[in-house]
Amino acid sequence: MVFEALPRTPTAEELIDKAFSRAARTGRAQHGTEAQLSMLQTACNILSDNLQHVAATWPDFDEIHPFYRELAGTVVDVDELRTSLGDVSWAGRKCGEFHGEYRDRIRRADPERARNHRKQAFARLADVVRSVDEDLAVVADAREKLRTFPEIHPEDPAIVVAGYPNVGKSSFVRAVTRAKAPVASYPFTTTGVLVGHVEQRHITYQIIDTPGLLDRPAADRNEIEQQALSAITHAADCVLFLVDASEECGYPLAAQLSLRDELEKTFAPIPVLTVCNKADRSRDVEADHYMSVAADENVEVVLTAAVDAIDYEPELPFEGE
Ligand SMILES: Nc1nc2c(ncn2[C@@H]2O[C@H](COP(=O)(O)OP(=O)(O)OP(=O)(O)O)[C@@H](O)[C@H]2O)c(=O)[nH]1
Ligand SMILES: [Mg+2]
Repeated sequence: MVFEALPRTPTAEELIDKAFSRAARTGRAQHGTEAQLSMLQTACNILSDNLQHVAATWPDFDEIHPFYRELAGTVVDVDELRTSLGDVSWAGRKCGEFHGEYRDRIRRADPERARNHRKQAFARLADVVRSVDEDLAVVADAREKLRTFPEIHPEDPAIVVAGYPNVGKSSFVRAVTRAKAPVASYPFTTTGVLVGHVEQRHITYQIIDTPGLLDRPAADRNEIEQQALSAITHAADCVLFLVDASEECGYPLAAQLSLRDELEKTFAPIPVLTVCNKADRSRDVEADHYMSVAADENVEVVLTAAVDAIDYEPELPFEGE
């Protein structure tokens, strides 16, 4: 997961404390101008390294998988985050530049003057770092929100299970993944996303159940949900659309099929298979497959059909990667 390993983002005061206390320690080990020079160098290096590290640990949003980019957009303002990262990186470079500027002044000065120059440098360093305190807060906040995304690996094959509420989506995911699939909470759903894994022909497939997201027409989705769906489309390789012809789920079959048609367009060219679930109750619909999760009928067949529709070939890693 690209956002998982992001290190904790420090605040401006934490950085200043760290830099100046280390500088004081190195300064105590020396005398006169030399002491001022090492204090300057220590403080500038620490601030410049730490600030630039904050920016450098983030992935480039233009280069990450669109799944992650769109997903990030559901919880943070990506443009604002980018601006903040740019500002933090600028502050890091600026702190590095102070070193060259003040080093020459300190070298040419007597010890008393050298001390004043060093103090002035510290004041300016602190100003620069404090000027990006808001940006550091934006970055820290984004990190907190993004690092908890549940495990969906967009590069690995994924089967998305869709359909109106109560048609048996979660029952299907639980049945094929056997173990209790872990429920992870995405910020855009209140109910949580189920991601199960099944192995077929030595390849692990992700099975994704997205409650509250793919169970009603687009017109009922808000902007965030729309974007979340867009993210899911980037991860999906096959959609299993479950219908309940018995209408015991509480939704007319016609509404279910029109959602199916809509999702076919949304996910194109990804295959959408129509699966009539609750076949123990009714088979009165034209579908690719008929199954009953409750009666354990055709469940594996449907899974295999999804896998066949994907025709996934694992990418061989590039040399040197
Ligand atoms: N008769 C019958 N009932 C089923 C079958 N599959 C699931 N159900 C029942 O249908 C109900 C809804 O199943 P869920 O798996 O929770 O449906 P869901 O699509 O995940 O529902 P939401 O999460 O609310 O969108 C449950 O009471 C299941 O026991 C089936 O094949 N036959
Ligand atoms: Mg469910």
